[in-house]
Amino acid sequence: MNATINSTLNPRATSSAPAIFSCRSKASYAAMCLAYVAGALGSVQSAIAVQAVSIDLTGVQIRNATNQTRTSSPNLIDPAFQYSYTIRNANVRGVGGVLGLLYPNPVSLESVISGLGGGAFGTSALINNPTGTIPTTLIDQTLAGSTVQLGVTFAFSANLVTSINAQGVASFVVSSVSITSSSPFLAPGYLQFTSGFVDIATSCIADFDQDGGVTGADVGAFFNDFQQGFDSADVDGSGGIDGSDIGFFFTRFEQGC
Ligand SMILES: [Ca+2]
Ligand SMILES: [Ca+2]
Repeated sequence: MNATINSTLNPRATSSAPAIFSCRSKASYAAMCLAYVAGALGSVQSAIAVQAVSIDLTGVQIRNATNQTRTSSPNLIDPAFQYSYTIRNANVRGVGGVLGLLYPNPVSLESVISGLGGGAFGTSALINNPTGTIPTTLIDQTLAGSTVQLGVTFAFSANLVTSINAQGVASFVVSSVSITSSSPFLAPGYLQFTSGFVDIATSCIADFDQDGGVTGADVGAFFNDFQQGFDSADVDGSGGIDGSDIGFFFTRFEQGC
């Protein structure tokens, strides 16, 4: 997934497509829909095992031409069809140059990104992993922005990638960092995390309403988003919302996650 920091990372927050499915209006889906709803109500599960790892961001720099990597090692996370992703308690400070003047004390990453003209920065997302296997890339986003501070035009961009390797080690990589200042007398400086974690946890596509259990209510929640054309209904990760997503959802539902 590629995204600028201007876009939200929460797929359930976006919607614009017209309704394209209804249990009532599409006969070809109706029988399957009703059969699964009936089955769903008779096979309620109440507990979902969640596995989680954290990546400590303390000390990571966002600095010109400086790639940085942190991992969850030695902690591992299993393959899953869905993961939750959260950047928690992420604070940075500026070191040297313009950034050191602007942010001498720790402030939240979101406020720094916003202050540098990067717009709103999403810190959590549910990410579908349609193959259910690892390695997989969870987040691949480019932060970019520019602003005029202290009379100096200041531009930055950086690529942030969060992924899980074949062994189950989660990693956070900062690369392709460019921070420039229009002033020959005032260096841009860099940012350094003073605290923060990337939290990654296995999540359950079938628990569509995220209440911790797989029940018939999840079927209704899925079809609601499907009818609304929400991105969250693209559970097979095809980029579109169609009958394949229904099949994929119910396969996961039958499997319990
Ligand atoms: Ca549920
Ligand atoms: Ca799809």
